[in-house]
Amino acid sequence: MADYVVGDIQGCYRGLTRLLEYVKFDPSHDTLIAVGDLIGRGPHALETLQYLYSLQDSFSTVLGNHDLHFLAVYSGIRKNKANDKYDKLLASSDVDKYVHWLRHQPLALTLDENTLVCHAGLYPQWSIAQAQALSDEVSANLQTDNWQSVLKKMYGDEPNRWDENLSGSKRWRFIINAFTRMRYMLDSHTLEFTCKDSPEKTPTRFRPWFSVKNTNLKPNDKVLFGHWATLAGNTNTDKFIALDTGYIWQQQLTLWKRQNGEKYSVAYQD
Ligand SMILES: [Mn+2]
Repeated sequence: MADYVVGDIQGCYRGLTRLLEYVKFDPSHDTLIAVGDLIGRGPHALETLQYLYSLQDSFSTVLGNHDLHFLAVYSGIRKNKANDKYDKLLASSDVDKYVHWLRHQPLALTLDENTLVCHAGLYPQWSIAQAQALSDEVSANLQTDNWQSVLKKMYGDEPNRWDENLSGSKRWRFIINAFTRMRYMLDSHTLEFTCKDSPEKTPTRFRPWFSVKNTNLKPNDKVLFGHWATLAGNTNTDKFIALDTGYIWQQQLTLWKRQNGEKYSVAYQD
């Protein structure tokens, strides 16, 4: 019995298969949890969703920016671009099934009261419980018949600071941006979206979200996240566990085993 949390798969089905074989993942005993960006830019979006869907209760995930973007492309809210590699998935007779499934996945997943999984990270003013409640607010809307209204309003960088009094589409947009696009903060609470580089190559006025003191976190709290390939898995703390190691950029695909806190990776293969 093991629980594995895997980094950004992005349609790299073969890499996923090799990594799961490497750790001897067995869906009849083990569970797989993904940090989102299941698809997007990688070659096998359809095969990836077919496999993950087939795992049924042995699999859970949060949504990443590419997953939400796929839902927007499917909905005609954004154009389908060749480098997203969604064509075969969009043409599949099962696409409606996968869309329905994806929009019922959360932005944040609490594995236990001290462990949160989300795509980009935990906004430094939120506790794990508050983050889960805010994720649930967006999910409630994504699960209604009016779900596409969320996607229509999600694009944009503003507001870039959390305010509990935000409402409607501004509130959803901030919650979605914090959970799926965040990397740097301009100060302790302002999201900055232009910079994607590693902290070593970035002016120090840009602070990684995980370097901003979060007074709402408890000593044993942990956050598992992906999205930020240039970190190459390094946050210098075991409180914030970075799992996007850039497989889509021909680096590595990584997962974390909950029972021992170890990471396992496979290198890119064409
Ligand atoms: Mn991402």
